[in-house]
Amino acid sequence: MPNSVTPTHCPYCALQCGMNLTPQRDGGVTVVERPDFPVNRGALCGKGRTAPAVLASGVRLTSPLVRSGGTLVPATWEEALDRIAEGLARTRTEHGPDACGVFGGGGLTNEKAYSLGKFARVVLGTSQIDYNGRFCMSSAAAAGMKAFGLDRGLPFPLEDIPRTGCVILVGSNLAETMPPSLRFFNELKENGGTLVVIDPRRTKTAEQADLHLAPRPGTDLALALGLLHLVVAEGRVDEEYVAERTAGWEDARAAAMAHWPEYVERITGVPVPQLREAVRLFCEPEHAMVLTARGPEQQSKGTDTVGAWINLCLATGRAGRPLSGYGCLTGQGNGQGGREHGQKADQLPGYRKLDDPAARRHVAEVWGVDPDSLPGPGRSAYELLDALGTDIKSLLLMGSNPVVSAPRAAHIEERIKSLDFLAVCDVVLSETAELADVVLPVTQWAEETGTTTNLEGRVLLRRRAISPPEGIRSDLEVMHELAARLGGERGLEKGFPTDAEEVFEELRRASAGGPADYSGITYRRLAEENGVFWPCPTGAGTTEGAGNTQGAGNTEVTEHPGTPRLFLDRFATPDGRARFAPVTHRPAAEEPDDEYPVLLTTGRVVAQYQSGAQTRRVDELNAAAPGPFVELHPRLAARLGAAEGDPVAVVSRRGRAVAPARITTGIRPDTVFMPFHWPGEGRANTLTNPALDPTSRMPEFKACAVRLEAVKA
Ligand SMILES: Nc1nc2c(c(=O)[nH]1)N[C@H]1C(S)=C(S)[C@@H](COP(=O)(O)OP(=O)(O)OC[C@H]3O[C@@H](n4cnc5c(=O)[nH]c(N)nc54)[C@H](O)[C@@H]3O)O[C@H]1N2
Ligand SMILES: Nc1nc2c(c(=O)[nH]1)N[C@H]1C(S)=C(S)[C@@H](COP(=O)(O)OP(=O)(O)OC[C@H]3O[C@@H](n4cnc5c(=O)[nH]c(N)nc54)[C@H](O)[C@@H]3O)O[C@H]1N2
Ligand code: SF4
Ligand SMILES: [Mo]
Repeated sequence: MPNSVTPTHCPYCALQCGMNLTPQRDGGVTVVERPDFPVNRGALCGKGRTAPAVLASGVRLTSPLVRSGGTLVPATWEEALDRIAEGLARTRTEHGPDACGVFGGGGLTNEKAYSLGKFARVVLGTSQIDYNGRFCMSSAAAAGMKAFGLDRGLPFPLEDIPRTGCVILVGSNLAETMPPSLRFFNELKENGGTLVVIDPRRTKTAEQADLHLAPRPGTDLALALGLLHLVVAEGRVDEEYVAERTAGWEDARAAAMAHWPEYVERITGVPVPQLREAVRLFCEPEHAMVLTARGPEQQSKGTDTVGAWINLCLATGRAGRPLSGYGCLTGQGNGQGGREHGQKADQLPGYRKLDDPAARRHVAEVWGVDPDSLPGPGRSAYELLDALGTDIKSLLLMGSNPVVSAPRAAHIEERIKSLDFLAVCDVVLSETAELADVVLPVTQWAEETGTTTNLEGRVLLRRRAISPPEGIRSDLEVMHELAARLGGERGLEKGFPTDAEEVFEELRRASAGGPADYSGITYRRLAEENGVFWPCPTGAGTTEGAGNTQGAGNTEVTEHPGTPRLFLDRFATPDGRARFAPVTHRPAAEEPDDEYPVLLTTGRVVAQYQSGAQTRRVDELNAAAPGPFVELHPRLAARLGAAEGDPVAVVSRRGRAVAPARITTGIRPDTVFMPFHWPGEGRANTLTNPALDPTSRMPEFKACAVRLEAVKA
């Protein structure tokens, strides 16, 4: 098919930029512009532009590997699949089904995530499945559920941003983490709107802001309460809206009133005049939005923190109205869809709850199993990883690299090494795959079809543009083959089709009637439209399953248009009212003291993605971001006697990491920052604190206490 062009989407972040692929003579593809897709209108960041580099045989896995005499050696697919089935079956026989763990990823397509959740519960019969999305936006998801009765990252399309009056961006560095999205914020400013950025660092994003507040890491909850206090004190509450559309205001109000501005200044380090200015910018225009990302969410109080920001929106009448609202910027390619269809410990497809008897009955019927055979909720991601080698003896890992990305990573690495059996499906030999007993090489984005759901709740079709190299199979094929081997006489593989559209058809039925209803979405529609926003029930809106409408004679079935904007009439709570969260400030799980006097926060740089497993294999990206660093203020550097580029040791109660100093006045003098993309000596997660949020079970990646030491060259 020379010169043919395949429209598809980037393999990396939650923006899911549209791109066109053109196949090359050598079997590869090049990325070309796709201006018709409204989210990025052709623009791509360097990661998306260079994504084809990871398709090359020099950097990717090309054969299954099995451990033999301590090293990983090439093996046939039959041998590798048999070994995995044996490993999991032995664990199940010797220790019971819950000794088999499954760990997934928010980068997996909806079809893979759905199948993985089903595989765990139906084939392995284990409750022990969770995924890396728990490390990502779970606190915002929990807060959104509590407040609105539904969790969808953004309740409106990005194209609404330029037409609102003010956006408060809390702990998002989207100029580096979603560069093409910056356009919407520039247009906002061109239209006379304002941007407030809240980040302990003066990031590329903060440089664009009309107002930048730089709080101490881990204090966003107090900051939001302080702003709400001022909203009340200055008479800016939208009383009519609060009375009509919300519940719980009195308690939330009382909690905010205990956080007077000078007290909040003391906790956060943000001067009172800046608090007042933020309130003015947010309240004066007719419309305004608050968007959060990992800064306020990756805290051991992330759920309460996001709840406090939602309170601010509710008190000022800025949720469930056009051009106003609260949203969370999800992170991974399928960060949204990956959290809806059952790879989460407590969840069934369609964002149903595993402990809800009606949900169990519905999904069990779609799966053709007895509802009582479905296990209950399991452990959250960190707790699951922490149980490896003790309660959990074998692990199947698909789409994550926890040796680099999990908190307290040296401990988690030890836990992984203590497993009886580890199987990893990946496209490259990640640091975690290096520890496996069996590694399976799987197909990548450009080589397979599937759907993802971007940060707006827009379901998209990724299309296969080229054939995978010989010897590579898809994650769906892997699950099919393992189901065949582990199911014995039961013929379980029939429930694990290898064709993505077939899986999607089942997902439609399983999600029908659930909160994240995909039943009205088809591959045909996705191919014709620029995505469809969920919820999108079938025309009839029944829970019967969309497949049944086929062959319905002349009956005309109207298509549901999808739901770009949520909550305009009512919230998804039983009484239709949004709930205030009665939250109060509390400190980070680990505050600085004499021994560990500095705060460490962590995050990202534009040219590397996550654990770096993929992007560290791309020359152009490595040239731009070759390795880890410690960002610190000149005052801190002087005290340490460190010059630009000198190695600095960062020591926490978990361990010690060493990386070159990067000195800048753009960070608070009491805080250091490290990106987490690298393994080895400069691994940021050697230091991080796995203190968990009590509701979301999110670890505190964004704040822990450290001390700095000069390193003799
Ligand atoms: N280049 C690149 N892009 C990515 C990714 C990547 O790895 N690389 N990953 C994708 C994924 S999965 C995600 S989740 C998103 C994440 O996207 P972002 O949330 O934008 O990324 P982070 O860098 O983790 O954190 C954002 C900012 O939070 C600030 N911060 C740190 N501590 C605090 C705090 O206590 N309060 C506040 N308010 N801010 C704080 C940091 O200084 C940082 O600038 O990016 C996606 N896009
Ligand atoms: N200190 C610190 N740590 C953090 C964060 C932070 O801000 N600070 N952020 C956290 C966040 S938000 C996230 S999302 C996590 C992410 O961290 P990880 O979960 O480690 O994410 P990735 O590095 O994207 O790992 C994905 C792995 O799956 C592989 N892969 C990609 N596509 C597929 C596929 O289709 N199938 C299969 N089988 N494999 C595939 C990739 O090659 C890679 O090895 O890190 C968390 N860790
Ligand atoms: S912004 Fe995200 S989706 Fe867009 S090209 Fe970059 S990594 Fe890909
Ligand atoms: Mo993430």
